[in-house]
Amino acid sequence: MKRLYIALALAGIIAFAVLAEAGENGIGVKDKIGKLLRHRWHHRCEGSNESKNMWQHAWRNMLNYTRIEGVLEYQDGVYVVNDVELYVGNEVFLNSIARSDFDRDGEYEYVWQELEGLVGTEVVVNGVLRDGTLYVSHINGIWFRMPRALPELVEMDGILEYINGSYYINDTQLIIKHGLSKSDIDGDGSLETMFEELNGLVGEEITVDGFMNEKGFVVMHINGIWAR
Ligand SMILES: [Ca+2]
Ligand SMILES: [Ca+2]
Repeated sequence: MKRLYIALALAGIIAFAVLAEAGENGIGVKDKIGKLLRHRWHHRCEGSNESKNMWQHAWRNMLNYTRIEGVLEYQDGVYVVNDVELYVGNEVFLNSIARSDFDRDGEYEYVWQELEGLVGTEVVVNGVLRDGTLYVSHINGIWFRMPRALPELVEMDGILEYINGSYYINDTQLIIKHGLSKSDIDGDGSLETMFEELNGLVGEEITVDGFMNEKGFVVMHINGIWAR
């Protein structure tokens, strides 16, 4: 297969994965779009053996695509391999528990500890190279994270209002997760849908953090509690 087609298919896979993930998390992309993309993906895969083979070929070759091999170094707060800076996620991600035991010490640790455990060792990293920075997707062939930058979280305080079916703080519309809340955010003793949790807080002063997108403020935490 021609290199160009592989590159295009890879770009498609990454874009699809990012959108599908955003759709699942309700971040910035409506579920409808996620469904539509999944439908198209399905349709495309069924389309012809040729296109199916192309996608499979591109996915299988992902680890050979943007690949940097060398000793992992940590310089002035940045991870580097062969003088290429790595983007390994924001503070929230680095302080979350790693999904794999990257440094092979038998423990699932915080992501930053897994990375620390690899400093000074030979690694193979893959990802997407943008403006001289490698947004890491794999380390030593193990899935690390979606290769992209997450927006920095900002905090907002104010009285929670409910107007025409939407929630607002300081006239800014809040974009909240659909479905059940993982935590009892309003403290009424029951786990409810996110809408019901928020109903229990209407009229109260609350603190949220998250980031702005074109539709409003995407809420990540409410009063310090994870809301995704
Ligand atoms: Ca480990
Ligand atoms: Ca509740």
